[in-house]
Amino acid sequence: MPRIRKDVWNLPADDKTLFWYGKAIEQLKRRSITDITSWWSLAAMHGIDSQLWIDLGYLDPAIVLPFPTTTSGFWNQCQHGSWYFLPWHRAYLGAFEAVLLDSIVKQGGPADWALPYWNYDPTQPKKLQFPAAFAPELLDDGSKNPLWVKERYGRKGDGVITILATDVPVKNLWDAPEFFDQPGELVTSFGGGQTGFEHGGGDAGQLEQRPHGPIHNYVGGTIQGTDPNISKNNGLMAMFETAGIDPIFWLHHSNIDRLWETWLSVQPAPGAPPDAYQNPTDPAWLDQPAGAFVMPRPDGTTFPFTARQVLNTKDPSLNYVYEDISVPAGRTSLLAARLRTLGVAATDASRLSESIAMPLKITELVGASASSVRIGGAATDTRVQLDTVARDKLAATLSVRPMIEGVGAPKPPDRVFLALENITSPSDAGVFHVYVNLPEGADPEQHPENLAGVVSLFGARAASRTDGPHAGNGLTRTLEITDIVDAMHLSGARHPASRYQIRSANADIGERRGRCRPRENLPPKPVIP
Ligand SMILES: [Cu+2]
Repeated sequence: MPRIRKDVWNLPADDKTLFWYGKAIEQLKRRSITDITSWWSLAAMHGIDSQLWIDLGYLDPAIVLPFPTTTSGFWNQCQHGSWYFLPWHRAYLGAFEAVLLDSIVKQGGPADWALPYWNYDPTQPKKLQFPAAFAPELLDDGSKNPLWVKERYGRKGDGVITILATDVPVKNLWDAPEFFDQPGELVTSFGGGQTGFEHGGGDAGQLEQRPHGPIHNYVGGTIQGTDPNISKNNGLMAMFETAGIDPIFWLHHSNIDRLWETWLSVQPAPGAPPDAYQNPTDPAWLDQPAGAFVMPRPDGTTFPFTARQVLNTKDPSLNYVYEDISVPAGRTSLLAARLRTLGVAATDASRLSESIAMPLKITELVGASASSVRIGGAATDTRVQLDTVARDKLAATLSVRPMIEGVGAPKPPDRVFLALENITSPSDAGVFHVYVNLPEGADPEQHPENLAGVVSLFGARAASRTDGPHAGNGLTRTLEITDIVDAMHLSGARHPASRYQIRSANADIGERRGRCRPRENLPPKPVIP
């Protein structure tokens, strides 16, 4: 029987899952960083910056480290901005869980212990709350809470962790039937762009962009009133190099891994391509980079693995299932949403949307901003120059009558994406809210209908390094704005998506010196029918 990873918010009051998690953490923390089964080495596999760890008090400067801390190898392996994001993190969590389970069993705990998950489901306000057991510094008996770390500063930098439903959208995940995008394509897929080994790439899939990134940032945050570009001012969760030290990191990634299983369970529309909601079958994903990914075993030995070996969570090497992988309520296809806007009954809408074959993906650039955009602490406004031919073509798909031209099924509108390309920043600790076509002078908070989405800078530091594998190309973030553009079209606006605003979500904690600039050669992009 596979072990069951459970929802942390559903654990009964007398449940011991977190008690044993704490016991294992205490034991692993007592091991030296030179032991690959220690808490410290496990965290360093995701990322380590030795000076930062020394500054934060997590590393004794006298210790001679067994692995380099400035290059990728056994440490600094974490895969981001890549189609390896999901399989690498699954193997990482699996190895971590095995080491913990070994410790738990040796301490007399249950052999079916499994890592729980934090399901920040946007439709369930209670579950958006930070798991209560992780919050207090001390336990009832006055002893130190092993699930607590001090460096969690939250969205305003005052230690209060608040997650809003708009921070953790999941609907975009069910609207992304492709697992990956080809190199050079704009990333609109679930799992990321096709890349090689990527510690800090820019091609994050939808799941990694949201909800993954914002959770890192809104838990970690930056100490109120301090400069986020100085790393030690940021919370552990807000940086690659420290995230794995925080016990909540593992429950966050357990949920990310669970959402992968959920995505695989989505029923594709009839006529969808055969690979819709399926893992890649490309050997470049399944079998590469052979030997480059290495994980520890509880006995201190290591093993290499590839994505192919972690596809089935019930496989004895992983041996777990999730308590619940159902698709959250409120999933609406774009077509159904559009038909509803036009006043078509929901039942008709769902019946009609089921009859739609998914068309082939063709991308086309509708417009681009003329120069780079500097993002600071306050709101930044910018305009997108639209190509008139492409704009009119798009407008024509928006104006298609739902009730069929003559014969058959209604046609969904072309999908429109806003791409923020080459976002560079010296800090990972930043979140921006992007609005499209806000009325002049309007308060964005009053216009959630114009919110294109949340952009997290988690990973921006590694992706901005000019000595990195991508010469500092930075992150690319893709927000679907079909609904906004469609609504504008219905209301008669002439120039859809001609203006967008980027607004720092926490302007009160110092300037984020991020920039976002267009690529040198803009590939043909943004619209996907
Ligand atoms: Cu992460």
